[in-house]
Amino acid sequence: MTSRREFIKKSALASAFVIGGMPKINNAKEPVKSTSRKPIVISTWSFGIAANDAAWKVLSANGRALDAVEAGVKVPEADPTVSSVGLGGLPDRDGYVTLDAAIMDENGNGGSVAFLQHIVHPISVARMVMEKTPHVMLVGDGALQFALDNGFKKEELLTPESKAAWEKWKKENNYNQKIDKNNHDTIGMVAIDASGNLSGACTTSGLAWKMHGRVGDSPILGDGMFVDNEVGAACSTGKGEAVMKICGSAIIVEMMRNGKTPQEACEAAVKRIAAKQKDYNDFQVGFLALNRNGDVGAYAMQKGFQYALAVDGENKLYDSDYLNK
Ligand code: SD4
Repeated sequence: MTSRREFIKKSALASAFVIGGMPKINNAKEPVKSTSRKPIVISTWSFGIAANDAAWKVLSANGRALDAVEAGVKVPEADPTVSSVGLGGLPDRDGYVTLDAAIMDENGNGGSVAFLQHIVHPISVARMVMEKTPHVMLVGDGALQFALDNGFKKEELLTPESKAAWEKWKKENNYNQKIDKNNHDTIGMVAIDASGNLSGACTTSGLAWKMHGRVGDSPILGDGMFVDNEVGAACSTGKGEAVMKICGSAIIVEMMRNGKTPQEACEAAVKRIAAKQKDYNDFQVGFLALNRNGDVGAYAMQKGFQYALAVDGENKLYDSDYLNK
């Protein structure tokens, strides 16, 4: 039960947050290690600020973390200027925009879609797979058919800008797929609500110029995102192949279960990748984690990973610490 005092405090924080409009972006040097407050939402990259804003509206009204993360990641999915998620996402090397997304709730339920085309909000299709089918994952044409049967509209996701970028890439790269340090920018988001329940969402157009049919870490429960309400939640961004080889988000949650802080667990996951994958110098990977106590962690392979953290009505962008100094 929320006490009246807490309720007034929460409402005041909520209005300060919303009335203030777009929160000030304030790059902090150090990652925030402990907040010990609820609700909290944390998400990847600078577009996480706008996504957190939408999630916070749900959380600050005592909403469910699941509704918050879905509402949050739908913001970059619908934004044509975000070239790595949903509408306007960069296509594969054959010019097709193919989307991957996953969602998990506080009861350990999960849903996902992969290699899905023509749907602006794959995260909502993933949620529907979780809630309306006996399955966890639908892919390709089957996922599209399921979405259309459930009222989603078929749309062109390749914008004039992303088409032009693909044509330029084709000319300059001779159809050669190379994953470099700048090929990333999935949105991963994890949140804890005022009742102390956790949820997570992850959605992406995947690596730009990938092979047709390639699926990354984002839609695989335990790779791009994982939630265990008894322990915490984690999500990833960057080269999906590197994350999948260590089951990144699941091992972070397991490390937290065994006593590591979210920060220690994110660092251990990045170090494990570096220890096992000789080319770690050449790609980016970033992890975020949140435990039940409201402690958060962030760590990346390379410089440049940023994340947005909203807590106590403040939503700020932080520079993550990283391994490869
Ligand atoms: C993937 N993790 O598909 C994603 C890449 C990313 O934009 O961060 N993408 O491997």
